[in-house]
Amino acid sequence: MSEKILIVGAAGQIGSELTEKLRSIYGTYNVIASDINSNNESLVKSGPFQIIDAKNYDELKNCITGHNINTVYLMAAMLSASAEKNPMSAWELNMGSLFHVLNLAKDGFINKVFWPSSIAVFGPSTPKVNTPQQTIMEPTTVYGISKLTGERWCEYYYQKFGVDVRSLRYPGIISYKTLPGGGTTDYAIDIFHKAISEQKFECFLNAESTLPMMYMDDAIDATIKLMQTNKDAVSLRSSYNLAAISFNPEELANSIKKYIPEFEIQYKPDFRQDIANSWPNSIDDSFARNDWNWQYRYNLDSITKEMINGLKATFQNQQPL
Ligand code: VAH
Repeated sequence: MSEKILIVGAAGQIGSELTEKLRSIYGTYNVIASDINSNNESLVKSGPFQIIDAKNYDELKNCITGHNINTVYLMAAMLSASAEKNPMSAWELNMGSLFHVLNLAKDGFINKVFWPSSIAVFGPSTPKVNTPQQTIMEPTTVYGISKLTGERWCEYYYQKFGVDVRSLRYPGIISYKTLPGGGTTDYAIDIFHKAISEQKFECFLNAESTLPMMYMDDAIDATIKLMQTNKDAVSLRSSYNLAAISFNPEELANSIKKYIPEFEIQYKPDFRQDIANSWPNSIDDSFARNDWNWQYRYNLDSITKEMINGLKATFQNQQPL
């Protein structure tokens, strides 16, 4: 059956680049982008677009039946820092949208579902170095609690109803095409914008906050690779650990200084330091490597070059490095 895809939350950081990549593979008119509003003009103009509130079951169902959708990427969510400020709204969005999509799949309206989890499912009691796929998981953030709960429901709907739902525990994701949006790891995006525009940055985490990170292209490749994997090879229906590299703000600043020597960083930790402290330093993604041959491509230096060149071209009309 040919793929007819709906991306819910397509205007978000991952959703916008996932839309572009899926359209390059399956054809523009086989990928419907949707979000809560039409503010993202470039997305709306790039191909089929529909306003959908991910919390609204009827809007989701009408779009899925009206366009004969068979695959849904549910990318709508409120991220960690924003969720701490709006706990109930975050729970309603992150969980309500998941239940709608899982139930539509259970009732035969959708064949395959992708739902993003996060390293936020781990907490302070989780082993921090090379965090295993199965381990202690006591998240202390609203976002992490919602993602851990969601993983349990994904596995339940697979085991009880045969729903083909697949998921990845994304690390912090770095890209230049969308502005940072309420994530604790988003310092690693904002730092590049400020390095190019002001040559200085005030970081809301301390210098030693080592976190698992990944370039957007790696995250998109992993997502599509998992969704294209034969269902019998998908051994985990909660969510796969996914890793690339780990670094802290000081290491990232030193990488930027290789290309922008005058760049200066100051550290002014805020409430997001507690969130970062509760997450792992590094992740063991051997299940993803063994089940569907996962392998990242971008290291700290290549991410730094991609980000600086991308931002210069996109926002600064400046010559690349
Ligand atoms: C956040 N970028 O910071 C997200 C991510 C691992 C963190 O889930 O909330």
